[in-house]
Amino acid sequence: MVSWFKALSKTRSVLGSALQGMVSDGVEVDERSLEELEVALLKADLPPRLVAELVMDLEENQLHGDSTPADVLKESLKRNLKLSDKDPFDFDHSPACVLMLGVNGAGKTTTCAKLAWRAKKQGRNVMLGAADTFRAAGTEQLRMWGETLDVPVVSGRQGSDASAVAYDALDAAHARGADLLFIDTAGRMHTKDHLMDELEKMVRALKKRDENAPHATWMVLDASLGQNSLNQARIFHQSVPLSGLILTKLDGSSRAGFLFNIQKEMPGVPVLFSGLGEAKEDLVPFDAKAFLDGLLKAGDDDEG
Ligand SMILES: Nc1nc2c(ncn2[C@@H]2O[C@H](COP(=O)(O)OP(=O)(O)OP(=O)(O)O)[C@@H](O)[C@H]2O)c(=O)[nH]1
Ligand SMILES: [Mg+2]
Repeated sequence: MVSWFKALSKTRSVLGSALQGMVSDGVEVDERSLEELEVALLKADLPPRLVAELVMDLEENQLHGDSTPADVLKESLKRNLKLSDKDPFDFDHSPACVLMLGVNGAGKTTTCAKLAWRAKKQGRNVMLGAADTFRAAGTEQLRMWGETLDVPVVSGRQGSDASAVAYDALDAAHARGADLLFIDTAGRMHTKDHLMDELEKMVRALKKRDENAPHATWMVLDASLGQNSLNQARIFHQSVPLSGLILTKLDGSSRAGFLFNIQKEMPGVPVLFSGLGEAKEDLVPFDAKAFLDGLLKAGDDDEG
């Protein structure tokens, strides 16, 4: 299993010596080191407004406070992390249906499988719906995961109606008494409008089986795409309101500060899980302390 510390090594190295110097105790906060820090934070994709606030907090503390720059920075960042202590898998409905959205290649299919594995490990009765009928390989990929994880997968033929597959999957989840159903969807269509129409149609189909479905819509965002991912999330949110976000590929990204950007720009939509690697156990609930340590702590990359 990949640790947060290891996964965040690329972002940590962007923050580099500017940050590492400032966060070690006893380092004087002067104008130059503040400037260096500002540049490093922006490179790591933290939102400019937050960066300005952080710099102000540090300046303020230098004049009046007695805590170290490390404490100030950590506290300021922590205040900007919105956390939910609710288990994302706890729903009032059973079966609860989670519609998984995201652009092509973001990690939807893999994330569906990882979520299924995690929920199953908690003792939940899980099913998967392969509603990416756009590509034959999409369905096949999820079916293979289903076999590996021993989780039933409802699928249709390539080119068949994705909404019909979604409906069938929810129907099967009811019939088999499943607790949770994750529905994988296509990320690519001929046009963006086509994709959104398809997703809205899928929601209508699910509601025919259960008026409360989908009980959650989680969007998978590739962390390495930074601001682009956020723009995509906004477009999806307009068509199918999102209830949670999953940030994949944090391990390959040097822009993990993007997480603050998401929380600032989409305050009502929590980041529920993060992908720290490709293996099934590498999708983990968001851990604020590990995240901040992974960004700010100086030290050996093999730690943790
Ligand atoms: N390193 C790393 N790789 C990941 C992570 N999540 C997904 N991947 C990889 O990203 C690639 C694409 O993942 P998929 O799950 O196929 O993406 P998708 O969104 O379903 O793609 P389409 O169905 O083509 O739209 C795969 O090689 C995954 O193993 C992660 O958190 N870390
Ligand atoms: Mg896929």
